[in-house]
Amino acid sequence: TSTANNIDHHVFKSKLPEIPISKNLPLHAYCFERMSELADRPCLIVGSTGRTYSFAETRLIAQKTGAGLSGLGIKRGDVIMILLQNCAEFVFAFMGASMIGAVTTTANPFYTSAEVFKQFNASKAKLIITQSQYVDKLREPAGDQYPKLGEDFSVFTIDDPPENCLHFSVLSEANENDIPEVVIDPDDPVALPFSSGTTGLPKGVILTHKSLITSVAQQVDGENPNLYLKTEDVVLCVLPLFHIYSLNSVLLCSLRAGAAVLLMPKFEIGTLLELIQRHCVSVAAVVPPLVLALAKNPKVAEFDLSSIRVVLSGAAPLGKELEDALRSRVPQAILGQGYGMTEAGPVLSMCLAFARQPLPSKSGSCGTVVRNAELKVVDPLTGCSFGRNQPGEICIRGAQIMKGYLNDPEATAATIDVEGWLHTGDIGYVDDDDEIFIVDRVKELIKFKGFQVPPAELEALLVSHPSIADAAVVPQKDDVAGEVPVAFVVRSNGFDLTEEAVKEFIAKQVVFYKKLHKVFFVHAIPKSPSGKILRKDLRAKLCHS
Ligand code: 4UW
Repeated sequence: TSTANNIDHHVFKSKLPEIPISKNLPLHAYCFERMSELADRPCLIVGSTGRTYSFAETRLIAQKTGAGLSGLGIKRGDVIMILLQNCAEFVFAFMGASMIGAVTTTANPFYTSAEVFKQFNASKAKLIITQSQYVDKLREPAGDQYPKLGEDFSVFTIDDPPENCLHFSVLSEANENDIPEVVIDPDDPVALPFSSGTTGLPKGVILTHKSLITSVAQQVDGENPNLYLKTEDVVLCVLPLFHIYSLNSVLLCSLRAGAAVLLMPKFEIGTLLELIQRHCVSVAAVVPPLVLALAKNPKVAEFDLSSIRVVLSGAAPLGKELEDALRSRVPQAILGQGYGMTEAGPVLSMCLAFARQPLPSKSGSCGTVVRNAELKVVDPLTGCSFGRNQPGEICIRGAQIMKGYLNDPEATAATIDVEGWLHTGDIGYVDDDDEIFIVDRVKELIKFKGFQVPPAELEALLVSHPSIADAAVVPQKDDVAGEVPVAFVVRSNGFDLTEEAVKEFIAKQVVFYKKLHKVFFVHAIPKSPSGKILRKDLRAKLCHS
């Protein structure tokens, strides 16, 4: 076939037939659509206390929270920030905001002050919902560029409110009848997670009601759902809800499917195993480091994990040996992967062994492209699409992908082309059975245990140091974390700067997973004629050192 034909013909689709997907519901209405059937079923289970909220209670408290937000002047299109570990209030705030047409930006509660405020300012959030232990960092930054707590923005805590903060109950105990009637357009944003995408600094990813509904439907809707969740399922929610994986594939999918969500604020192996046993967790959404813990930790043998029927891994590559090691621990469970990217809404592909009528899947595969979407594999140099078994850049098209980056038409245009294809920066291929295998990443992004580490962010911090003339940050392979960030640094003339000093300088400014693991001093950073850092060259140096 000619090149021209290739461009048109190598589009991969799901093996499952397309399904009708709601085009006009707002997200909360879609997620709670089966309320009459599910009202008394468990919806949220708080791991630490065992407190359970039914579907009816969950929706009611969300409505109250929506009314409370509205009472404070939050309107359609306004942004609120959730800075919480996994908890029920996260769900009430997110769904409540959706109900009044507001948008939630989710941030990592472990972020440093500077990281929180970068996102807070960029998203123009009006208020922050958090825990008292994080309030200090919301006061800390001095300087005119930072808004002031209590004056420029208000803070609500789900526990005892510190000075100038209010309790979350001010929102969640409002009268649900005061919730305004809001007309919500399916193209209105509802979630604003931040991601650095294929290049640069973290950017707001606009996910609309339509995109999230489409993504959830692609996973759990239809007569033969790709990810079959039953109303009897208890779905483990230990992955942080501020990341799109957990928000979408755990929370929203479970709400839609009528399954219960077991909320855990953080990962601790003993507590995790105990909760899995106590609540008979049937679906475990995990990331590779958690697979490692489940496969290797000796404590696992002391617990009954026989309730687990599905283990879903994603957000970073899962090695075959690890998958096999886990299989011996939970032999009854179906193991498989999903492949997501925040900008893609986020799910591109999902293991078909999770379907109601399961299909076989191979170890190491990231599943098959979701239904109602198109996937292609392109030559990054020419843009021509490849056929099967040939690795290239994975591109995805469909109603689930982001509307674009917030206030950044250039970055949007660099990611979604004029034909609507989103370019992932991931290198992979589709095999003879339609299964997708990811083999490399051409984008800058570093993934530490599935968390995003944007090199550009660390490079900007490094060059702000008076003794650093230039710097580049690249991933180094790591057995536990998958990848860790390491830096190449050019010292300014005449300064003697140590590796420790550089590490320390960065460590105090960033969340734990962005810390530098090594610093190499070099005379120059290799760059292309256009000034782009030649990251491949630097990565190659690591292999030989
Ligand atoms: N194998 C190899 C994978 C894989 C992977 C992702 O932080 P982001 O933007 O987003 C995510 C989302 C993951 C996700 C969401 C919903 C879901 O069901 C699911 O499957 C269980 C996973 O991680 O980072 C995006 C980048 O992370 C890498 C890849 O490079 C991608 O572009 N990545 N999943 N299974 N690599």
